[in-house]
Amino acid sequence: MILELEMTHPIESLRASDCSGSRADDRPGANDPRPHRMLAVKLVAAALTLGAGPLQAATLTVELNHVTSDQGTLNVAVYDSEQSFRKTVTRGVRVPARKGSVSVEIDDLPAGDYAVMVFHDLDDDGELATNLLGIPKEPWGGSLQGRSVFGAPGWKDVRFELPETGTSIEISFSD
Ligand SMILES: [Ca+2]
Repeated sequence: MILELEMTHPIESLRASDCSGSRADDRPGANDPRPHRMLAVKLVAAALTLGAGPLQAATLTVELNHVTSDQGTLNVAVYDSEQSFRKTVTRGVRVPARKGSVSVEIDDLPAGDYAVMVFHDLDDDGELATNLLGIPKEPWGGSLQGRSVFGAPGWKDVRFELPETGTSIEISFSD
């Protein structure tokens, strides 16, 4: 938007008409208006950056419970919308498995709605192993927050809110 205004501003026509009159020199920056415009654009850009700052600060802590072995890797996938859920990961984290509980911190997320799906990648191939029916053969879980579902959870089953102050959620792996 800003750049478009810059491009469409009739700088050349202003200069052409002002050249014939004496008033042109009295206008601030009339001889070379460009530096002022550049400064304005930079100030707006700085304001946008400052405004976006607090939204980037939220930390999501995921407590992974019921990790059944030290073998393999825990795969944590964060999604930020129903449209991207289980299709495009917003933030992916992989941490070494450790029997019991593992805490994972994910920083710099804008406040908003999220869902988290996890699986224990026992064979370290980067994928959730499934059988011929598509049923997971490796332990998995989601940010159900006490909700219970049959089969694969949908966005509404695992959605939760991340406030700007951050939040902590617990996920237990399936057996
Ligand atoms: Ca696997």
